[in-house]
Amino acid sequence: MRISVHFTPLGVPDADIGGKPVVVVDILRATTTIVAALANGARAVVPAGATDEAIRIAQNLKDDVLLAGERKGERISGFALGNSPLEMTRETVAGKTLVMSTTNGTLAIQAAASGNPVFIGSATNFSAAVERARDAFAAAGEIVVLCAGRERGFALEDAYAAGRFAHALIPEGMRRRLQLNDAAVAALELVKRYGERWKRAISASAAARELGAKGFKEDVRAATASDCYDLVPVYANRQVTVR
Ligand code: 3SL
Repeated sequence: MRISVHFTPLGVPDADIGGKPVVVVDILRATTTIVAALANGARAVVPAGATDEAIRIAQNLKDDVLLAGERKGERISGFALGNSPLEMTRETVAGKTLVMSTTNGTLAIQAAASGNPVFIGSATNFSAAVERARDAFAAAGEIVVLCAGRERGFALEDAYAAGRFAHALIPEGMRRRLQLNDAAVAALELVKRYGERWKRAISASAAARELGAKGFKEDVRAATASDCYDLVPVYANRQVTVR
């Protein structure tokens, strides 16, 4: 059995993902926000790359659509929503399809398109996501944890989350017989350092500091709250849903 972690989607060959179970994490904040949106009744979230792409997708959808997303952490001008889990209230998103474009997170989800299945993971749905990922891992014999990272590089909060997933997925007594890539080994070291303290690990990241400085401290806090939701969004056919 093999667990592979990638700290960024950049340069990950399709062969490393194609047909394999994948968990995508962007703790600050895209996957946390997507989980919150679907938990509060959004019909689907459609990840987009560029802003133009998001607008085009939204125009072609027949659903009740809201554009969501950020650049440099701030809501994209003209979009209804930013990338805050706190904006995803039932009042705002229930029954809506969100077309979402973020700097790293939605690109990571798109990069995982050839995986099967592709789960959306966060601290807020951690136990539920582990349970689903465990079944997929047992069936496939391998699993990939794909971190969104930051600006094409390493992000501490995602790497820690990857370590938490890897740690939770390692079958009892199997550690020595398991194949881990180097990033998985490093991610597991972060779990040794921070233990199960999501808050400690996430708060130590540069993304948390920058979001705090921009007035999004409460979003960081929301991202550290584990197991608020019992649902596991899946990305398939270009959209994230919980069906
Ligand atoms: O890059 C992303 O996808 C975002 O989650 C970054 S931010 O938290 O909105 O700044």
